[in-house]
Amino acid sequence: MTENKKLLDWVNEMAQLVEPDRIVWIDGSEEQLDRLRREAVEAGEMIKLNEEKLPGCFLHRTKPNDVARVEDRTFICTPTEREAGPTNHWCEPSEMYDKLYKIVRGSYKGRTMYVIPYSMGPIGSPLAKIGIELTDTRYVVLNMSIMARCGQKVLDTLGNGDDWVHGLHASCDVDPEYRYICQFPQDNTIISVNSNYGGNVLQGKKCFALRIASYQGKNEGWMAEHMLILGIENPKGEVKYVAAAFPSACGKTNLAMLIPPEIYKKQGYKVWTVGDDIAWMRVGADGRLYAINPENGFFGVAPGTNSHSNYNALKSTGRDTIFTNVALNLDDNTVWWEGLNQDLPQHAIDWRGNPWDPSKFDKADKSTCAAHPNSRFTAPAKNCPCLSEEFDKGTGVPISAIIFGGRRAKTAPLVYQSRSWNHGVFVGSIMGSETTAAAAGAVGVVRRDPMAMLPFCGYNMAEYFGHWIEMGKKIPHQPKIFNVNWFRTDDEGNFIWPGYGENMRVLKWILDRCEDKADAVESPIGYLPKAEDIDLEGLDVDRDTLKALLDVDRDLWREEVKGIKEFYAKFTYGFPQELNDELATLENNLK
Ligand code: OXD
Ligand code: MN
Repeated sequence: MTENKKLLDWVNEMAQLVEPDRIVWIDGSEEQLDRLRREAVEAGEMIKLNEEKLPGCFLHRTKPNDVARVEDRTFICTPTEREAGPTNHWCEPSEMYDKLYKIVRGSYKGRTMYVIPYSMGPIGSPLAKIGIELTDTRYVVLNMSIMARCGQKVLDTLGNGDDWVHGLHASCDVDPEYRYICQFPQDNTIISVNSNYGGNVLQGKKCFALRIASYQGKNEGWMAEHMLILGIENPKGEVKYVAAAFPSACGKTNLAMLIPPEIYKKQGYKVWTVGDDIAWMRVGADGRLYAINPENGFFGVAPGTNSHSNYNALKSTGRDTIFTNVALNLDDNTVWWEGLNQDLPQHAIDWRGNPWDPSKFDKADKSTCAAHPNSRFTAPAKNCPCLSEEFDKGTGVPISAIIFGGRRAKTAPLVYQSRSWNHGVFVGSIMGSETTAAAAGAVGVVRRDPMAMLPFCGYNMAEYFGHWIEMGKKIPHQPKIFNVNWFRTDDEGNFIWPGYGENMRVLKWILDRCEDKADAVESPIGYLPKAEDIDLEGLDVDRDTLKALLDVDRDLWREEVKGIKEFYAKFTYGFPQELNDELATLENNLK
């Protein structure tokens, strides 16, 4: 399939290490994928679902000890600890290679090595990059074939080039004691062992498109961000694009696939999804920032997804989708998860593979759930009813606004705009979410997650902030930077803002600001909308409530400043002075 000597040598070298019985190159053809699906079903690795209701769909269950990303086993392996920075786990590369090679040596015996050539981004796009992942599981092949563009065309594009990310995945015994997810940014290499869970082993996603790519972006002058990308079409047919970063559990996939409220739909507004998780952004010839979604599918959380919360995501899972760790409804051989609907299946198998008794289901007790709380769907992007026409074009979309957000009960207003690029970088750097009663530990503690990149930055995060500052200087027509918070609560803890499709009203103000069509008022933290500038027509929220949502409580912000200082104190080497200056300005504004 290729004559690329470096690639062939590397595959051979890896094969000598892991000793597979055979090597199969993934050509991307339907015949080959179909054969693998059949084999996976025969081997009990996947269950074929109801062909009429869910054509081309399968269910897979991981080992119960292997259901999520493992941040404490994720390493950035750079020659010095300083390069990985204070927020990453670090190991010196040769030490980690030794450890990993001991674990994987001979581990493919009796198994097949699949060689997956994949492109992150439309094949051949100047914004795309190539990876080769070696794996010993069909599940990884079949998921990667949804999440990335895979096969012969990728090898043709690579030709004899040597710019690809080297990836080795070995399931070994799926032993959590020896589970490692390792990035070697200087070597363009990823090795994940003893896991078969998506975020750890679908290497194109977090390992490459964020950790390795963020490092490449820093060196090459572009940005790899944990951001959704969406387009908003106005009644004149003009589409403006925004990119948005949120920590997990803040409704990122929902925002990416938002359905505008009726009154906007009637006027002719539409929302188009470009991406739900990752954005690669470069400065275009016209001086604007252009973004592509490097992925080709959605790896979304199933529980809570339904026709109200995210109609488009649910539709995306209607065919050719792999479900992982959801429940199997035996009555019609379909899938079910908590929050899909109110019809608890009467005959079902839970995510562990055991019969599930709906009468014992207790919403408050996760252990009684039929689907794992982090169960997933891997769905082709092309299934999404609101997929942007631009999705497959390699040119990317021009970004008008960058939006940061988090889950804050009181501190952050519904929306505010930064005063400048550098102030926007500051706003991103102090992002965070408060812990909720759903998680163990104290409630209301802020977990900082700058730019939602804390677990995904492939190098020293202080330098990453510096890279953001530097990028600002290179973008003649910078996007404006905003912060949103859909999660303000009243004194009883109820959410005040209705969220979901109504968030469109906030996006509208954001775009109006980008075009100088909306007013704003200055506040200590940035520009706030005037209460009359957020459209409330057809919504059960009055102006006073909106004013409360936009309120900036100085005492709370003084507390916030203390928290930011504590967080910033982690960083020493390479921390940009610009952010300390912004912090000083904030402190001063609050006096
Ligand atoms: C994801 C994540 O799965 O951010 O996208 O954890
Ligand atoms: Mn994500």
